[in-house]
Amino acid sequence: MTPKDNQQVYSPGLTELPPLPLDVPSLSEDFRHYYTHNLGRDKYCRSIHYHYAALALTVRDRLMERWKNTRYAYIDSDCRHGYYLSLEFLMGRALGNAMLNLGITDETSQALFDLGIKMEDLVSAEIDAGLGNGGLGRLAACFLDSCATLQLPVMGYGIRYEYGMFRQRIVNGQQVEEPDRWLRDGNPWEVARPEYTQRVSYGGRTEFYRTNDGNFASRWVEANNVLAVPYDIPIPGYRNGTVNTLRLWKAAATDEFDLGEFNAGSYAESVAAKNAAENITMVLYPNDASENGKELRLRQQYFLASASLQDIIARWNVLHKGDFSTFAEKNCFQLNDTHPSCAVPELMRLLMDEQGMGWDQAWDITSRTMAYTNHTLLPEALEKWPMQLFRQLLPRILDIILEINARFLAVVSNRWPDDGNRLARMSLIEEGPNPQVRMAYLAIVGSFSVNGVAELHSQLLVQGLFKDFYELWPHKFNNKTNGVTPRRWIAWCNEPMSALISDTIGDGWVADLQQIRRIAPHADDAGFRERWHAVKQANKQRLADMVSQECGITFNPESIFDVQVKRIHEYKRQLLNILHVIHLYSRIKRGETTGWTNRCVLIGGKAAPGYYMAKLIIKLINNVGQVINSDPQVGDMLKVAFLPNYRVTAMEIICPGTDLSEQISTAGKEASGTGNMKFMMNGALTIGTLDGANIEILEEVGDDNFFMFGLTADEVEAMRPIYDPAAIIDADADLKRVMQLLRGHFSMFEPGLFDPIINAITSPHDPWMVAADFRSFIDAQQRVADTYRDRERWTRMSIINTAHSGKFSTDRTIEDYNNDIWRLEQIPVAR
Ligand code: 26V
Repeated sequence: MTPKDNQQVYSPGLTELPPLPLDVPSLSEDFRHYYTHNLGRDKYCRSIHYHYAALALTVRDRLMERWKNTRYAYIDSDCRHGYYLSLEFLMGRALGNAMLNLGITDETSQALFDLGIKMEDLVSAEIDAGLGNGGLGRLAACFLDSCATLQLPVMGYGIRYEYGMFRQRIVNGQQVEEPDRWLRDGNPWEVARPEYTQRVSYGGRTEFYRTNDGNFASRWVEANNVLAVPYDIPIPGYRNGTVNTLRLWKAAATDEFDLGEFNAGSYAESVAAKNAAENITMVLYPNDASENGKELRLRQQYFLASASLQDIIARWNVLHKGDFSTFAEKNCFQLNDTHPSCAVPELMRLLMDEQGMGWDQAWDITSRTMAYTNHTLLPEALEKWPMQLFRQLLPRILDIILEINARFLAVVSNRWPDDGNRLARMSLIEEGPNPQVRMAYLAIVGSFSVNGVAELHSQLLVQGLFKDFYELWPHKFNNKTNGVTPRRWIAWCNEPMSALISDTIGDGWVADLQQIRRIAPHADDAGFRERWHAVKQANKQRLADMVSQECGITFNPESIFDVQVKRIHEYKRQLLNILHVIHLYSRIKRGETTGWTNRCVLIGGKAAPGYYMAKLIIKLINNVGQVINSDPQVGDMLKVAFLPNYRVTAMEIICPGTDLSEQISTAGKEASGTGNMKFMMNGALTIGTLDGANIEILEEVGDDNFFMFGLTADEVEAMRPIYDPAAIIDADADLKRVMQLLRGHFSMFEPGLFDPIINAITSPHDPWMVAADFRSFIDAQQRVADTYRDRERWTRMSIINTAHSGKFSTDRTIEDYNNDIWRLEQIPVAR
C-alpha cells in the first residue's frame, strides 16, 4: 500500500518545469479546469465548497514550484536547519494568506469577478485549521510566516489532529462544545508523503546486550509500533520565492495489524488495537489551563518528538552517510514549551541505540542542539508526568531521563556540596508517594538556551521558577519578546487601513514593520486623521455586522467598541471587565450619566471543558448581557455581547474594528499576550496592567497613549499576605453596589448561581486579586470614556499606536531568535 522510497526514477523533464504564470487569464483557466475536470462539478452544483476547493488548488499549484525550489536551495547549500517542534499550530485559513504572499489577490479577484463570482465568498468558505488552544499555537503559526519571509531554513513539526479545537456554541448562556471535524471535506493545503513514514514505539522493556566489539549496549524490545505518516503544508514567504514546510504527523496502525494478528481468534481485538494506534492523533487537548496527566497526551508528545527526530536523522543520513560529526553545527531544535521535551531523551536514544554512539558524544550533540521556550508561570500548567506512567509507556526513555538526572545531580552536588535541599529542588524527579518527572527541568538541562516570551516574564522566570538553574547556568537564560505577523494581522485583515498606510508611506512596511513609524507625523494632519477615522468606522461597521449576525445584538459604530477576546481564565480577569460593565449599568439605573460615552462591550473566548469557574464566567457574561441589552432605559448607552466560537478568523474581523483593547490580567501572570499586539497594530488603544508585553507596548507608545492601571507584579506579591477584599469592598461604594447586583440581579431564576464567583472575589486568598484593581480600573475606564469623546485626540492616539507597533512584528522576534539562538543563514531561492 505505502509507496516505498526505493524505485526513484530521475527525470528532469518531469520535475524541472517553468513556473506557472500569475496573470488573470491563467488563474481563470486553471480555476475552470479544477472546477470542471478535476472536481467534476457542473452548473447544477449549489455548494460554494467546490468553488473554494477549485481556487485553493489553483493557488496551491503556484506554490509548488517555489516549494520545490526552496527544498533544492536548502539541500544544495548544505545549510544549518532550524526545527520548530510544537504540539500546536493555530494556522486559521490558508487561502487568503497564500494569495497575499504570492501577490495575486487582485488578479484572482478579477479572474473570479469575470466569472460572476465574489472572491470573498470563496475565502469565507474555508474552515479554520484550529490545531491549537490559543497564544502558544498562534505564535507558532506567526513564526512560520516570518521564517519563510526572512528566507530562513526552518521547518515546523506538529500533529495532524483529526479534530482541532472544539467549536463553541452558547446555549442558554452556557458553553457547549462540539467536535471540530475540520478535515471532513478534505484539505487542499496538505500533501501526504507516505514515502517518509516513520515508526514510533510504546511499551515493552529495555534489554542490555553485548555488541560485536564486546561493549554493552541497550535496546528497546517487545514494543508496540505505530506508524507516523507525514502530511506537508506549504508556508509561503512574503513575495520572495521561498516556501517552507510544516510537517504534520498522523498516526496509523502498522501493517502487522492487517496481516499476522488478524487470525480468527483475535480479529475483534486486533481491530480495537488498530483503533488505539490511530487514536493517538485523533484530538487536540483543549486544555491550556492545567496539566491533566492523561496517558494519551503523553503518547501524543512522544509521537511528535520521535517521528520528527527520526525523520530529521533519516534525511541527515541520506546526505551525510552516517557521519554525525557536524550534526550539532547543522541542526537546531526549538521546543515550544515543554510539550515536545521528550525530544531530549529521544534524541539521546536515537543517537545511542540506533546510531551506535556513546553517552558523551550523544549528550554533546543533544545539549548543543536543543533550545526551550517557556510560555507560562502558572504552576498548575507546568507539566509533570508520573514516573510510573513513563515506565510502562516509554521504558527506554525513562532509563535515559534517570541517567540524565544522575549525571546532572552530580554536577549540582559538585557545585554546591552538602546542599541536599537544593538537590531535591533541582532533581528532574519530584520525590513523593508518586514520583513525577518534571518536564521543564528536563528541557532546561537538555538545552543550551532557555527563553521567556516578554521582558517581565523572562525576569520573573529567573527570579522564581528557574532560579536555581539560573544560578547554575546564567548564560542559558534569555528573553525573546513575542510578536505577530503583520501580513495576516494588518495587510490581510485590514485592507482599508493598509491602503491608507501604503498611500502615505509606500508599501515597504509589510516586510519591514519598523517603517510604519513614518505614519506618526501624519497624526498631526487633520486630513489624514479624517481618513484614518473613516477607515476605523468602516471596520467597526463590519464588526457590528458580525456581532448582529452571531449574537443578534446591535452595536452602534458611534459608540466606543471595547473588546476582550482570549481564552477564558481567571488570571485574565474577564471578571474585572464584567464588574466594570455592571458598574456602568448601575450608573445608568441611578441616572448618574453626566459626561457619558456610549459603549459596546464585546467578550469572546473558549473555556477549557473541565474548567468550572471559566464556564461560570461565560454564563455570567451572558446573563449580564441579557439584562442590560433588554433594558429600554439603557438603550444605546451600553451593549454587552458574548461572541461564540472565538477563533483566528473571528479575530481578523474583530481587531480592525476595535477601539479599546482589554489586557487586564493580574500583573505577573500573563507571560506575554499577543492579542494585545494585533489590536495595537490595528489602531486600538490599550487599557492594561503592567503585565507581559503590555509593558513593552507602553514603552513604545508612551503613557499618554496607553490607559495603564492596577498593581505592579511586585505590588501584587507584597499585597498577598495582607489582602483584604472585604475591606476594599466596604470602602468603595461603587464596588459595594456592584457586588450587591451580582448577588441576585443577574440570576433571578437561579438564586445563588453566581455564589462561587462572589466567594472567589471576596476571598482573601483570591490569587487574581480582582477587588484590588477594581478602583484603579474604573478610573482608567473613565479616562478612556473622556478621551473618546474628543475624537481628534483619540484618532491621534490611534495613529500613534499603529505607528509605534514595529517592534511587535514576528519578523523582529525571529531575527532575535536567529541572532541569539539559531544562527541560520538566509537562503535565497531561485525564481
Ligand atoms: C498547556 C497545556 C497543559 C496540558 C494540556 C494541554 C496544554 C496546552 C497548552 C498549554 C500551554 C499554555 C501556555 C500558553 O498558551 N501560554 C501563552 O503563550 C503565549 C505565547 O507565548 C503568550 O502570549 C501568553 O501570554 C501565554 O499565556
